[in-house]
Amino acid sequence: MRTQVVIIGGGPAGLLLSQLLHRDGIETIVLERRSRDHVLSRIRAGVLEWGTVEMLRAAGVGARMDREGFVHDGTYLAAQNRGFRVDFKAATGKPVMVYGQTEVTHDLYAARDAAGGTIIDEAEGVMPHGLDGDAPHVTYVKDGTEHRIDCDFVAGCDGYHGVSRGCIPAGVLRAFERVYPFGWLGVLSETPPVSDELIYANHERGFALCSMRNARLSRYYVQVPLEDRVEAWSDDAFWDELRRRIPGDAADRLVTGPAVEKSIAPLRSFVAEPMRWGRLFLAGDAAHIVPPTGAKGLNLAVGDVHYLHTALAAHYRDGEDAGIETYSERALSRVWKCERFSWWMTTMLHRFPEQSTFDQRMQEAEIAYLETSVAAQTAMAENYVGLPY
Ligand code: RFL
Ligand code: PHB
Repeated sequence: MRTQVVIIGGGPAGLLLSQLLHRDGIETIVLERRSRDHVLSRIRAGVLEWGTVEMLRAAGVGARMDREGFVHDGTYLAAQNRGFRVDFKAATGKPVMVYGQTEVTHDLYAARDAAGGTIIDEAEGVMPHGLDGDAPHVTYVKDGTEHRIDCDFVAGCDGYHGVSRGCIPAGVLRAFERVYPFGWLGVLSETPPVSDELIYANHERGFALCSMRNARLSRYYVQVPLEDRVEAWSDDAFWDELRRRIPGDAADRLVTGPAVEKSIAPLRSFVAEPMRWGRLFLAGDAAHIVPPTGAKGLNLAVGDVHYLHTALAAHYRDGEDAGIETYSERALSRVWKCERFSWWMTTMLHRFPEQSTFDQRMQEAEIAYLETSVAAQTAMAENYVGLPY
């Protein structure tokens, strides 16, 4: 088999890249390790930057998002059960879109299928070869048979645990990492959301977040110690803990119900440099991880795909390789700014095990400054709705 670009990973980064390249007339094959049902059942991100919204529209997959998604002009922040609002629209002229990653992935699969795109799922042992030469190829096993795809480029969109990043030689690859000493216990419940906009809450018992998927589906999180087991958290214990951490009026309004999904996710900041090695490009979680506090993970993946698809389009259309040569530098410049924002939101809102009384006062001052300063709110809003590409 031969194609122009082999894309490893059928998550949002890989599928969107495949869809955009298809619209540029460039052929791709997507190799995905898991089954489609598995990929489509993962509950993950919920908030789209406005640049992500525009990219999805440009890719021809924005119609259902525009019908069913919720445009939010701002968000609530809270400290010690008292909330205030940051108005993104007033500060930046832009809102965000609340539309689940599960739905984005669903729409992308539908678009790739409708266009006759090749997505090979349950591809085992995927391995790129010859990435530092002119003629790379990728091997994989499907139903017990080994296959080979020759190509011009390989896009590593295979997430944090994928195979692509490890293909960059150890002497070239540099990794930067911070692991946080807590996780998020998340619950999805078929209940109306407690608030018209998200609530990010700092509390002495730990962080809490009230989010949503639609008018009947809510998503809530509470900060928990890393050692906690999800089985030890009953639904009642979760709701009690959430109620304690959010503003009183929200706690009074909260409608509870059985959890339809419950899981604990650790928090990590991670960046791998460079994001290109020879004919391999890394995009999305394969190259970087952010803690979920700033809602940046999916959006960063979309940003990388923007740089990568414009670089590949210029290569095939005009024989122009500046975009390929500068891909890593351009993508990383935006990645680091989003890493900073996610780290800042995380540090401001969580309770750290070693937090001193001084650290505590710093956190309180940071939040008080944000509550009262238009400049501080504008800086937060500019990052939350998404920095320009
Ligand atoms: P994905 O989604 O992990 O997809 C990678 C795909 O590659 C496949 N794969 C392989 N395929 C072939 N061969 C191999 N060897 C392979 N190894 C892996 C995997 O099966 C998978 O299908 O990465 P991608 O596309 O880069 O997308 C990144 C986003 O999924 C991620 O950043 C976000 O979900 C992060 N995130 C959030 N991002 C936001 O923008 N806003 C949010 O509100 C938000 N909330 C969250 C989040 C992530 C969370 N968790 C669980 C980590 C909330 C949570 C709780
Ligand atoms: C979510 O709805 O899952 C969500 C929203 C905002 C975040 C993280 C997760 O910052």
